[in-house]
Amino acid sequence: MFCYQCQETAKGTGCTVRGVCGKEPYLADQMDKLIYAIRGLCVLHTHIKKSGKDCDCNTHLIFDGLFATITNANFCMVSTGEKLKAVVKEKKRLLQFCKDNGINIPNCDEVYCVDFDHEDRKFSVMFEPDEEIRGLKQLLTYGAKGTAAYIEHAANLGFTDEELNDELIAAIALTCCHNEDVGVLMRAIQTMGEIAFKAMELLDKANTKTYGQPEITKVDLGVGKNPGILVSGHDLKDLEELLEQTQGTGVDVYTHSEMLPAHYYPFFKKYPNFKGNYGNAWWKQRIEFETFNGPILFTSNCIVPPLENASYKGRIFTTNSTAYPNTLHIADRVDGKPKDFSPIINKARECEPPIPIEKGQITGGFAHNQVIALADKIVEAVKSGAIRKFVVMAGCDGRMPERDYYTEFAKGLPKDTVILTAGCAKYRYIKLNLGEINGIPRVLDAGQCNDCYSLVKIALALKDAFNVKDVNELPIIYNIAWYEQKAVAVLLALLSLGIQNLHIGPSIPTFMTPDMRYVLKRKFNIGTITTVKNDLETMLA
Ligand code: SF4
Ligand code: SF3
Repeated sequence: MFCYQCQETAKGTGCTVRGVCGKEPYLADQMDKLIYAIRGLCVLHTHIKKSGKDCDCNTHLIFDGLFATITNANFCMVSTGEKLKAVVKEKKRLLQFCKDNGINIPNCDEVYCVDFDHEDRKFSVMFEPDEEIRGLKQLLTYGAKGTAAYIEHAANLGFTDEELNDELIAAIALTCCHNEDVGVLMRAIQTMGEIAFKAMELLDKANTKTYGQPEITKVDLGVGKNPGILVSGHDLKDLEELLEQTQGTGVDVYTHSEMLPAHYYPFFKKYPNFKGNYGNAWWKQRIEFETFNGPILFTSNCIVPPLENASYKGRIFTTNSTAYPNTLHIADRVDGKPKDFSPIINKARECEPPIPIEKGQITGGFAHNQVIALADKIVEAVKSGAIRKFVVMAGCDGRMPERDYYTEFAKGLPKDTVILTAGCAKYRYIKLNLGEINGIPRVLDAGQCNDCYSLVKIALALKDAFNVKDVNELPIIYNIAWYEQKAVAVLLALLSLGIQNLHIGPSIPTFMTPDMRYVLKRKFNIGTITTVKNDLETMLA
């Protein structure tokens, strides 16, 4: 196996024996095959469209396959095998369609390969001999994976944009072996950033049109007396249906990790059994799921494989593109009917209530609409000197000890700075009680990682309020933590908007070659983190 798609990749070079995330080598190889097959399908879809013919390709297979190969989403060989089979079947169908209709398609192996029942180096990331081309294609692929996940969440709420889907599919088609052109790949990466931004915008529209605009909300960290279900991941539609189905059952529902921001939406406040948030970022689940006592539903990444003797092993459920071996998977909606969450509810009834691990509340809900409503107050605070700088500290959390940097950095920030956050990175500082400035909390949480869209909207609103020509002239610094491929999508989106002086950490992605880093440094002044002391001095200068 070879995988270097996430920040925790082994030795900072690549996982080759087993994933640090727990991905087994045979699953990694199967996922490589799935991506290989998806590339071919993307070429076929793109060329059929280009020919002017209608293409009835089942594009869900593409988005679902990309989503399932995101770090910590799917650990199941059976589910991955089924996805591969379905993509290959669709590829065969479209190949025949092209043949029947005289549509010319590039002569590349990804398109014609329909036999995956063997081991072949050609499926591996490392098969591409040129380091530069490999890095560019992988960056494009990882950006596409994160974007596909956002597109899926929006689609689950009934919001799709066919043009956007086609743009994403066309960009993936460029990662096939027939394209070895650095210039084309560089431009495709810029386009991928634009696509990622549009996908976040679409998801924001889906979430806010369905559930209302997020508002300032205090979220409880304690527990109630009833058995509970813990909902993890990013998918709000699953949460809605689960809440509906738990009414009157005596079972409470709690959020975990990236699901916390669901509390900020007005819609969910009507459910009396929608309790608080339990636990922290994804990587603490081996400890926190033990004491939760009830079932846990994963609606997306991040799953940490439970230890052999974990008490919660039989309490894990997956849905959407997530899957785990020997774990019940809640099937997709059929004909628009809600999913059937009764197995989880029945399981919860057999369980003890959660054991409290924290108490008190945290405050969030500072998405674009809410912050823009506070704009006068914020502009006033900046003009009076009460707020010196905004510090965007969004992205992912991770288990590596060097991430303590982010807690220390937040603690070390002067009292006249405000942190803008989104994503599970927030758990490093949202509970620190950093105080307020003129009634404005010093940590403003916009929501999930996709709500980095809100942070961009806020920056654009501030640009207007301060009447500056360029967002880079604003008193905003960016210190972003990445872990998996959704963060790659967010990063590409920020770059496509021309945002400069980003600091990404705790390390620069391994798949970025020295040449790519040089270009990013020259064009966007991207840097990485050093020490808290040094970074506080240089970033605030
Ligand atoms: Fe390694 Fe990350 Fe790939 Fe898992 S996802 S195999 S940890 S690089
Ligand atoms: Fe976190 Fe997995 Fe990326 Fe949506 S839940 S941000 S890491």
